[in-house]
Amino acid sequence: MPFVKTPYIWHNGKWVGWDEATVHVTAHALHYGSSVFEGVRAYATPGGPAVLCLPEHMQRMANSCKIARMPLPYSPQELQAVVLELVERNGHESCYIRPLAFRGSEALGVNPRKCPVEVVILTMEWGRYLGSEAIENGVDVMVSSWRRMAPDTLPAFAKIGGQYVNSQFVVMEAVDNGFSEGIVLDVQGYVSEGSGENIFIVMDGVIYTPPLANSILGGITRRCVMQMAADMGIEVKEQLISREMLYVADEMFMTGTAAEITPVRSVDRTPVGEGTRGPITQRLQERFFGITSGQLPDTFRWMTPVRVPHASVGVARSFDGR
Ligand code: PPE
Repeated sequence: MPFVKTPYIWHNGKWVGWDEATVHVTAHALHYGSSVFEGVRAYATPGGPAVLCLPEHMQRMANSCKIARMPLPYSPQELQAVVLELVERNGHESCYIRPLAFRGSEALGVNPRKCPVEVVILTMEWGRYLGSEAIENGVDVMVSSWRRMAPDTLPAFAKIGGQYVNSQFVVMEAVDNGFSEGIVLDVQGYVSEGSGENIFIVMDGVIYTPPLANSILGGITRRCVMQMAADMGIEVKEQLISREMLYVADEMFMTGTAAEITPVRSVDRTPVGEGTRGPITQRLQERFFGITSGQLPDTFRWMTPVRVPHASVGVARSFDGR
């Protein structure tokens, strides 16, 4: 998405203007991918903007930092307060929110520990991730020739910046070949996820998705889908999925904060079911968009409203990264 400058970016405890939020070229993260990030969405509701699964996102950020051995100088609760104030200050009705922690400037060399941990949060308007038609009509995807990293190479469960080099290869290959997205197999050849989405298939009324240990990010939208399905009496099985199951699935969809719930209408030019959005996918979408738009009751307590007074973290912390 091209950027539209917002009035504020939160940078290490300070509210700075868009053009002031800069880093030096010696920042460790630029050279070695040493960053951790989150993607969060605020939705427009009749009561003003509300953030979807805010505590879950900030907790995952803390968990990713723990896995990356990157001391996070702010608590998840403090970062939640910053997110709410930032959405308010930037005057969004709805937006995408990008918290980012990274190793800054101190020394070159792979070992990151001398470099201070910096934290920024920015917001932007972001529409439909896979195109405006995608939510209704579905997308065409391919099975990538790239594999997801093996579990003993990089921790897919953590949202670490450098790992997205793998995702970049996947999405570039897909788009170069005329597809919207690539589905990546894990090192053993089982289905893992998309470059920036989790994957689900429906067969005979049962929903299947790969388990957490299958080199996937533990998606928060994935969890939302599982909660909704349980509530709707639809069985969800977390189990290994082979490539050929994709070709005979009745329905398929991908989930992510950016992608929301996007139907998949073909894989490797093979239509999924009728080649259109399936009925279970549609029911899940209706519930998801109903709750996030404030039109349906917030049964699962997903939404945090923005327009209430919040005490934010307005002071710079010492972010000694050791
Ligand atoms: N897998 C990957 C690899 C991934 O990046 C995401 C989110 C997901 C699954 C779904 O997770 P969740 O958002 O918690 O449901 N991808 C983020 C980044 C997208 C981007 O292009 O940047 C996102 O959707 O915010």
